[in-house]
Amino acid sequence: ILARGRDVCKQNGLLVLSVLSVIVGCLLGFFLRTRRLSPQEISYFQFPGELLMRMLKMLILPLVVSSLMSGLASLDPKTSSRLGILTVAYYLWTTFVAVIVGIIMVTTIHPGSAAQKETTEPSGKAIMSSADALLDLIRNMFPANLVEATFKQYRTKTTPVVKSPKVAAGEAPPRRVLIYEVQEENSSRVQNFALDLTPPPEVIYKSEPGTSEGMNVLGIVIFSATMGIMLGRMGDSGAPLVSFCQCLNESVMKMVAVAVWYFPFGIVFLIAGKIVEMDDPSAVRKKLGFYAITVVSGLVVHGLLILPLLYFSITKKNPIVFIRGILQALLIALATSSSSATLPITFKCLLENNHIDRRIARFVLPVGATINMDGTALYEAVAAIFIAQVNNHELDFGQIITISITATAASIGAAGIPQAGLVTMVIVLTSVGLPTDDITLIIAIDWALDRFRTMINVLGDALAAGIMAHICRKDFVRNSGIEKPLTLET
Ligand code: DAS
Repeated sequence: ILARGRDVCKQNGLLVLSVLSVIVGCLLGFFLRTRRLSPQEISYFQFPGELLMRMLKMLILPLVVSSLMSGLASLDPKTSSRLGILTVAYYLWTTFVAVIVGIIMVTTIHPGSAAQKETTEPSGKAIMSSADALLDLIRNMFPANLVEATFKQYRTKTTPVVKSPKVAAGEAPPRRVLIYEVQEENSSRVQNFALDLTPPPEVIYKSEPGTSEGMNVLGIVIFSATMGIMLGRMGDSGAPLVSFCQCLNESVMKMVAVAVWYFPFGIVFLIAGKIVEMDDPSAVRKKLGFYAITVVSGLVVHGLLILPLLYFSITKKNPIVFIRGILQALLIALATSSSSATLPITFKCLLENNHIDRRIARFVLPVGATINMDGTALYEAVAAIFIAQVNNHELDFGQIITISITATAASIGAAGIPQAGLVTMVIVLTSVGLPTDDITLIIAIDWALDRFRTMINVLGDALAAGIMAHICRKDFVRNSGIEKPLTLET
């Protein structure tokens, strides 16, 4: 009873600690905003959170390579191809459904009315061309260097956008000059002075999108999955490498079990450190409040209604119990806004709490973290239509269909790194002729919405693993003996 009690407390204790760390992180962040910390102090304060991100990133490469190679190699070709086809078909279907949910939400709530532009002059610098975004997508599939591909280094840039005072067309900017006289004492001499009070140009600092430290596993997944299938076909001659990958996978999961005790501490500083440096919330509330409501309500409908219902209708199991089992992973997704960084925890939750067959998890999760991003797809569709509304641009049915297809494709290409969805959105906007530089309209709150869409991305991957485990359960009974580490004798 003591051992059971210790395990329950250990598991729930960690979960409670993580939930508390999110709350403490938010409170601490808003409190420190009032202290006006210097950039140097903010960077020191963000250090423990940076350590958390680095711990997770350190595990990505060995985890994804060992999972996919050992997972696919330990399945017979028939099972692995059936699992692969079902998984990818499920991912495409749920991603497309997420886009439709987003389109319904944004056309119903119509958040663009609150942010209508007075004039249609470009609002900022173009982020990147759609050709660049497409090329980047394809480039990520073929990493020149697997290790380097894991850590796509980005830097968040802050560009001062100087906006002079508003003037009507053709008028000179209002100059406000104060002329005053000073009479010398005991004399009638008067001196005139002029004080120029013309308002200084307004300087707004905007952080550029799609740029933050992260990892991109697309190329690694393609390499590892291909290697895993090849190894599966090599039989005994591939056994040593498969066995090595299985041992590597086990050891990485043991490292995760140790590292998770640092996570609540890191989450506090990761969240607080972001809140401390965010733009002034009141400055964005009036323009982007309805937009944020649209995105979050779409994510809630898809993530907490449609996906759980789909899970229940296929497995006839309680989705709430399943989601409770992966709560720790959802909190890490909220803190890190990176589904790739969350991968080690998603694995741990699925294997230990939801008891999913590890061979299913080893395939479904790494592939899902790369190509299955329901939250991102929904977000890109909402953002594109929001930008159309802001520009008073009526989209016809054909353009709506184009947005739903390109948002699905763009989310597949988005990496599991912070703010990746903002970058691939260029493809969606270009597909319907919307100004790509209007992405700068939504940057101010993207860092917050990114966390919620990342949670839905992780939730979608985890539920997919639960569904695939149910659908393929008979295949895995047939394959049940294969999981033991392969040796040349067997
Ligand atoms: N942050 C991305 C992820 O890790 C999602 C996004 O940018 O849209 O899933």
